[in-house]
Amino acid sequence: MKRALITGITGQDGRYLSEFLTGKGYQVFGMIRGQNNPKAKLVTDENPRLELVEGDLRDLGSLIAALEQVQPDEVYNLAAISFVQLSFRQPELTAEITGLGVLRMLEAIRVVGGMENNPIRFYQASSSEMFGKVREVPQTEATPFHPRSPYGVAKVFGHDLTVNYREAYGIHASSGILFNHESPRRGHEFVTRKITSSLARIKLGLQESISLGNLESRRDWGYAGDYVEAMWLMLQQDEPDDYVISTGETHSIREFLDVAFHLAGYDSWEPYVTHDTRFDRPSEVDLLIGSAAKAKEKLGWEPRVNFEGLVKMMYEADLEAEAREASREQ
Ligand code: NAP
Ligand code: F7E
Repeated sequence: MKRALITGITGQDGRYLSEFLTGKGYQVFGMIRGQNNPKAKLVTDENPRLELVEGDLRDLGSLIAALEQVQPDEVYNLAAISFVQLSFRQPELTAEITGLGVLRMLEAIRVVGGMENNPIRFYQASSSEMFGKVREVPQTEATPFHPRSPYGVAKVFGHDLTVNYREAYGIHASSGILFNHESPRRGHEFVTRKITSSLARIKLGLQESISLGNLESRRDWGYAGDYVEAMWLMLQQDEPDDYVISTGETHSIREFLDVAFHLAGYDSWEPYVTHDTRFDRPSEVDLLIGSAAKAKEKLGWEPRVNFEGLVKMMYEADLEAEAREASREQ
């Protein structure tokens, strides 16, 4: 039975990946931080075969201890400060966790696994935010980076370091450059989930409007459940490498609103959406659209859920959850 360690187990991707790997027959360990983390119950209720180990990306000793305890075949490093807007307010913490955290995990693997032909396979959660002010359209593995946020800068550091540890120490370290991926498990701070959960509440008469920032930026949005399979496929290859994972379609926030409000039976979203400058960013990523041609050719990976299917899945899940919550409160 293969053994996998996932950091960021309480996040959106950690939850999907743990279920995916358990389904493949892995023994899965999730790294959990903090004292009495309330999300521990959520993830073990969801996946009763998941085991938890303590650790924090800010603490090298805790990472070494986790690796020694788990003895993993594969490590998926998903933990991060992942909210771009927060990274502008807390840039040092973002660099510490999203950037230096990768260094600490790679060092832990180097120390625990030995220098040459390290048997532990490593996955780094890199991001399309690294492309930032995009140098070409669509973005590929060869597109130069121009990050536009402290988060993007920290991810470039983690990505470059992953490549360096692969080249310097022969570690089987791969980097997935994933474009935005969403789901009913997406955090409420991200724009897609903020829209679908607010819309569900508007539909149920529990809320009147949604305050948003920039509606013009465009994202290549896929489904998280599809994307975790690509992470696993990368670690099954003989050679480690970097792969863009995306749908190849781009949509603005306005288009997301169009599809979501139409699904909910509204002619227009405009009466329900207000602009709040608090959600604007000091520098923005205007356009993201990825080419996953390499992943298709080498990994045989393709997304299954399209944009409309994703919006529908998220809205319907939020409508059901909000209705359940409202009836419980009555
Ligand atoms: P997420 O929902 O925000 O989850 C982040 C995870 O990181 C949480 O489990 C959190 O644990 C953990 N974490 C934060 N600080 C930590 C620390 N100091 N030590 C250990 N764990 C810590 O993120 P996600 O959407 O699942 O994304 C997973 C990864 O992919 C992230 O690295 C993200 O930057 C990257 N990524 C995401 C996307 C996307 O569209 N979702 C696209 C490209 C790349 P707590 O519960 O304890 O806070
Ligand atoms: O913003 C605009 C905002 O926060 C998307 C992370 O998973 O994907 C994610 O980062 C766009 C931006 O995601 C609101 O200005 C407008 O242009 O949902 P988001 P993100 O910044 O693209 C990448 C690939 C990651 O790696 C990250 O970890 O939507 N926007 N109004 C808004 N965004 C938010 N959050 N809230 C608003 O009210």
